[in-house]
Amino acid sequence: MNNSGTHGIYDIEELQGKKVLVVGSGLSGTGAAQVLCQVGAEPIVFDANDKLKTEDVRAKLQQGVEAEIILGVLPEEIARAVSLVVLSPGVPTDTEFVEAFRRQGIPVWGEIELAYRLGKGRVIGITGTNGKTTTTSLVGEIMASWYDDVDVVGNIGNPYTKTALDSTQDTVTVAEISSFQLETVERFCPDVSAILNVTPDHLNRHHTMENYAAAKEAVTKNQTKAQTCILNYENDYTRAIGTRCPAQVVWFSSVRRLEEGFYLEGDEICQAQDGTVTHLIDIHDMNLVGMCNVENVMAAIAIAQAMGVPMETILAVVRRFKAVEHRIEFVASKRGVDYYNDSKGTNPDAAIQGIRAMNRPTVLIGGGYDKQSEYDEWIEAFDDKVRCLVLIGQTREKIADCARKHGVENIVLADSFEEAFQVCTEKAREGDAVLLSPACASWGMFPNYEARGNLFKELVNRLEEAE
Ligand code: UMA
Repeated sequence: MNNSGTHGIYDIEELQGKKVLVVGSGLSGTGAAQVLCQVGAEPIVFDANDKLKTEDVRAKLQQGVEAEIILGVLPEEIARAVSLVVLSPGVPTDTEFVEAFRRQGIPVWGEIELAYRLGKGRVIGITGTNGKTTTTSLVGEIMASWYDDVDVVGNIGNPYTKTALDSTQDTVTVAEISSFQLETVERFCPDVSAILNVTPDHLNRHHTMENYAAAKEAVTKNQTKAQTCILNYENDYTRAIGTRCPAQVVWFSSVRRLEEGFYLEGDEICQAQDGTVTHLIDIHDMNLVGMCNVENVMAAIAIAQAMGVPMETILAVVRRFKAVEHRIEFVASKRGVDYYNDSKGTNPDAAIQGIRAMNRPTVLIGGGYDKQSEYDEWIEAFDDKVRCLVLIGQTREKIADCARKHGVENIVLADSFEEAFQVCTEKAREGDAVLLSPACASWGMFPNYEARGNLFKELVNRLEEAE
């Protein structure tokens, strides 16, 4: 196989015949196993979940992918026989399991690092606590309207390893990268990176905000001044990153006029560049709503410009682009009540955007998996709009206590998602909104936020039949 021009550094030949431990058998693990097979390595897929069945994991691997599958506990002798470990993003990196490989000098990469090293062409890496999926989708559409060969990959749900080997020098890869994925990058170096914002999330995994912000910062750590990093001027963490960023920094701000960069003035997104100000677009000419989306659009414009796309092409896509699924997504109006699916509101900061976007009394479904978040700011953002707070999942008591502390009294604890939805239909009055914006991950009740949002939409759509 010819690997000339890959982001390289690690010859594909070096992987041939080598045993590589792939940890996790989800999207990332199956993608990694496939690409490793294609380059002649011998992947061993290990998943700590002993309730999985070997035949189910094998069925998830594409045809022709030969891999040993181990479930439950990894035998010592296998751990000692591998030359490389590829972790799925859901695997914590600070455990004895991972440390033991590092002590033995065995490289530990994430699936992103593996894909990057095997891939070719230009790469855009987008991270941030909130807005990554919208920005990545928008940038993907802008790129596709100007370049012929574009892959949109990463945390958005399409593993980077699926497309890496097919990429060429002309490929543009638009990658949404989570903090989990950034913990295990080594040489990953996007041509254009973006950190949209850093606000509290995933603290059960990263423990402190400093660790979390440091993980995000890794998206730019290998860049040089020949490359670009897009940063939010209005976030303390990203502003600090800008002072030490090795790339050329382009700022955006939704709050103030910048000397250089992209900013909102009145209803106009503007660009100040070399002493000239250009008015780019009126925010009412876009389909996206909310200040968070204005920031996402500014970041997307900055990324696309750094990638050499003409401004008129960029703005044409921005004008027609619609909100991504599960992000303050209007579902339907039933019996005078509007239903909104913001299942992607998986942390308090994202859910603040969700409730802020509502302009009338709202019955709100919150709660889910406990990421050790604090809910005070989210509840303060209710602004007397929440007619009833319906809580589910592991965090329901914690949120209920916090809500009572802030004077919210109409709280219902539900034992299942269906029960929560039923309560919403009973509590909502004509002219109200029902919003699923839980401020928590779905894990524990659902495999992912998409499944939670899809069930919500299904229940809304079923309402019609009951009429
Ligand atoms: N597992 C182990 N050991 C562990 C932990 C997990 O063996 O210590 C196993 C589990 O039993 C399971 C498998 O690993 O079988 C799952 O791996 P995973 O959790 O990494 O999930 P993937 O299916 O590989 O999906 C991952 C991302 N998931 C997470 O980061 C948790 C997906 O992001 C991403 O779309 C996908 O890779 C493709 O790149 C989802 C997500 O929730 C959307 N991301 C978080 C977020 O956006 O907030 C970060």
